[in-house]
Amino acid sequence: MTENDRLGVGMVGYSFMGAAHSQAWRTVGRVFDTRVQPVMAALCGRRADNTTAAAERLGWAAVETDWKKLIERRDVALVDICTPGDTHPEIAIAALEAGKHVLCEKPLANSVAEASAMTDAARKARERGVRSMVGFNYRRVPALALARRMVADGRIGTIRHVRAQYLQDFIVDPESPMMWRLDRERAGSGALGDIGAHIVDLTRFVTGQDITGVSGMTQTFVPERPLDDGSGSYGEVTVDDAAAFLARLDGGGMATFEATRFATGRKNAMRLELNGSAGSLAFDFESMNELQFHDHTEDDSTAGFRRILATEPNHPYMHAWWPPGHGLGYEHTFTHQMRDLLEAVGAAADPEPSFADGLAVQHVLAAVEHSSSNQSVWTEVPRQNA
Ligand code: SOE
Repeated sequence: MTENDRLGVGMVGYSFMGAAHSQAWRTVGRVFDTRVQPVMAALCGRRADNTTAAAERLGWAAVETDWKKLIERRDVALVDICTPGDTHPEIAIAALEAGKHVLCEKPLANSVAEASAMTDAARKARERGVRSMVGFNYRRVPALALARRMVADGRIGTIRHVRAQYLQDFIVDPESPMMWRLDRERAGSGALGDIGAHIVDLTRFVTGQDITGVSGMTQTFVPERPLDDGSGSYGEVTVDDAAAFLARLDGGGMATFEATRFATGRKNAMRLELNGSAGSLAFDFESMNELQFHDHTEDDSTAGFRRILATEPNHPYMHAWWPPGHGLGYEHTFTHQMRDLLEAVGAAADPEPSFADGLAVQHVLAAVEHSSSNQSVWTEVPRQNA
């Protein structure tokens, strides 16, 4: 292996997403035979003691406490951004301008203006061979990558309906404390941007279609929550707890979306159902190794939904893992994400989803918010030249 086959990675942030990304960086080169192998060069966080402990636990060779220093490091060729949304634009744009490849967690930014600036920076950097990608990890669930392939192969015909839901219940308790995800300044929006962004991206990914307009509503059920500083005081929740919207697809189909953190009993129920002229596909992340398929061209005396176990070597990503029938979990989606990114960098190709894809999602989120604050008025989603 030469120096050219190694890619030094510097990561900013080390909580939930940082841990998931670290696991993937540790694993990807041992499972997939990627042309380029990652080196976990340095981890960046604000506090030296916490960051050092995290680096040891997660497998990073060095520590920085200033992301500008991380970007300057000669052993860092790719910057992986796992921090809250309010920090994405500054870090990503600086890294791209410094000639570093960038992987940025979703949603790409907290506003369309920020996501546009990041996309412009990515476009300019691309001319210098610098790659960028936004981290919509669920594209790498084998069953969903298979769904996309089946749609592209015409297995369900013309898409009439998309029914997309992302249901969680982790803040149902009104005494569950404030956190950055409930603060508009830091997170941009609530369930809408955090989990709604995933189902918007997946709809675009699986159908290959864009969303052209929406009508939506958002709701905050618990407007104040205890601060976690032990003061006994409460802080204002400035984001939505739930969002729902109708949408039109550019292929003529209609879609419904629901994103909520208040669906009691639903833990990470990210569901997608597509109904086409020739059949249907259905997925639920709580059974992530399965894809339901109904072939409507079959004799109706025996037709019906059947379960495909997306665990076989000819399913996306599966050849590298276990013998047939042995399933995967949440963490593997990140390993697959890193694999696709490394392959793209190695082949001097553009990884997907691009920042332009992240911007397209941001336009939809902004349109839903606009609609919601104007009595659910129908709101067109601006088209972009990707
Ligand atoms: C929120 O609870 C969250 O952690 C999201 O931020 C992730 O993107 C999603 O995959 C799981 O849920």
